[in-house]
Amino acid sequence: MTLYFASTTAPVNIATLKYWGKRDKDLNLPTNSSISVTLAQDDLRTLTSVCTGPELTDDKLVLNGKEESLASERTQNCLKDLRQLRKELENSDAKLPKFSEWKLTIVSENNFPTAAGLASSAAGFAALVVAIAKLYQLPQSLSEISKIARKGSGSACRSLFGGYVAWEMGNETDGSDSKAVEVAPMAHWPDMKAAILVVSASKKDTPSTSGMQLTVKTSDLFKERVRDVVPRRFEEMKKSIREKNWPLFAELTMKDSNSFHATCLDTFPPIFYMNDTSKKIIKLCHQINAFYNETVVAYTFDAGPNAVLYYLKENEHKLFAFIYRTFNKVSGWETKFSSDELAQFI
Ligand code: 2P0
Repeated sequence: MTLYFASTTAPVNIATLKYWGKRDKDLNLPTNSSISVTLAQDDLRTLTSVCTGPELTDDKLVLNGKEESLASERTQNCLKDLRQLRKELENSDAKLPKFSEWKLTIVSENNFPTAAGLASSAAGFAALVVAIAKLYQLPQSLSEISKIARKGSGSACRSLFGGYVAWEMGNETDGSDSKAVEVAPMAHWPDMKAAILVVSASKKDTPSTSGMQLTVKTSDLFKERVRDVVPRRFEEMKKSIREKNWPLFAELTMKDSNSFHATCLDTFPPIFYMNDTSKKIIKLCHQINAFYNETVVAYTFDAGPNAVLYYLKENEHKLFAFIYRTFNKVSGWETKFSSDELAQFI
């Protein structure tokens, strides 16, 4: 049997300026632009391998060792677009094998819990689309390919790039330019670090897709967020990244997480993604920053209770002294603070 293979990994990205709301459900066009930080390749990621050959009889997906359906409209849209681009390539060069007419086998594996608000769909669709684009040897730029990943899951378009990424909402007419672009590579700000506090690894109650549409339909707060708050923050946050302005980046990140969760609460009926532990983490972060009288840590929460903390490498010990003490998880962490100093924050 003749088979052709390609593999890729796509990391999870965590939004610091949140995408929440679609203006076109079929094309996954967002109601606002967003910004994210992509985690390192060897942290949370999806590994996807694809193969094609003339003798394969069906498209097939194996996710985390289990065969899953490829029937969803989103997946079918991605496959259709990728096959179309490959077909254009084959039409321009008759010697190319007819990949566009053959079936695909896709094997995908996450190294973290699926659908627990850790952006698994982002890494999943990004890896799927990039692996097939690689197999098909498509000449399009990553930004162009990101438009296809976007149709799989909005936030997936941002996982095609490492580092700091903007997803531009695109024009109001047809959104044909709604794509991901790099704001700065990871190496631009090597001191920036992220930590994930896994509060719960179970599946989220309200899936993002239905949750955000209910917000669009019912929240008054959301209208203000989309009209004024996010467009302003989009420019400010890009500038803070380019200028490595940590206090500003941190403040915008925390405020936007709070604004997103406020619109969830303003949805009717309300959506709760954070739980009491999440709220305890928020309080602790503000206490840590107040204690040092500087911005040591910034938090952000997606559509789930897990916290993502951003901090500068030089402040790692300042942050984790408090985190470990508060959550009693790890003993033996070196800290220059006495128990009394730490105790006042618990
Ligand atoms: C984000 N989230 O910007 C926001 C913040 C969750 C909270 O993107 O319907 O899984 O597949 O486009 O991308 C989650 O939404 O939704 C998300 P679909 P997606 O990361």
